[in-house]
Amino acid sequence: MKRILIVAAVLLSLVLVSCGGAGGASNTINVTMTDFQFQPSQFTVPAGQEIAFSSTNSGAVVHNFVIMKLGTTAGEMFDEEDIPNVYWEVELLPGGSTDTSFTAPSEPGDYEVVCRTEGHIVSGMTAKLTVVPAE
Ligand SMILES: [Cu+2]
Repeated sequence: MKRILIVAAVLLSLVLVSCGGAGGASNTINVTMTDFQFQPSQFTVPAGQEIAFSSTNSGAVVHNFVIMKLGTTAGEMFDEEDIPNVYWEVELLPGGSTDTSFTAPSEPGDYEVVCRTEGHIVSGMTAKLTVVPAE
C-alpha cells in the first residue's frame, strides 16, 4: 500500500512538472536592451500566435532584437550571410522604445536571439526564444 502511494506521488509530480513547462508561455515579451545584454534573456511563447513586443533601449548605442530562424545561428558575429536566416527583428536607437507585435514561429523549438550590432554578440548580447505548442 505504501509503495502504491509513493508511485502515485512520483507520477503526480511528473504531471505537475510537465504542466509547468507549457504553462510558462506568454503572449507578451517585455525586454530591456542595455550595453550589452537583453533583460530578461529567456522568453517562452506559444507557436503561431500574435506576440505583443515592448522594448526599451536603455544603452548608449544602437541595439537590435533579432530572432534567428530555427536551427540557424549568427555565430560570433552577425554578417551578410546571416541576413536570410532572420525570422524577425527590430532595431532601437539609444533611448528609443517600441510597442509592436509579431507572429511567433509555427514550429516549436529553441530560437536564437541576438543583437546584430557589430561586436555585441561576443559581448554577450544573446538570448533564447523558446516556442512551445499552443494550447
Ligand atoms: Cu546590442
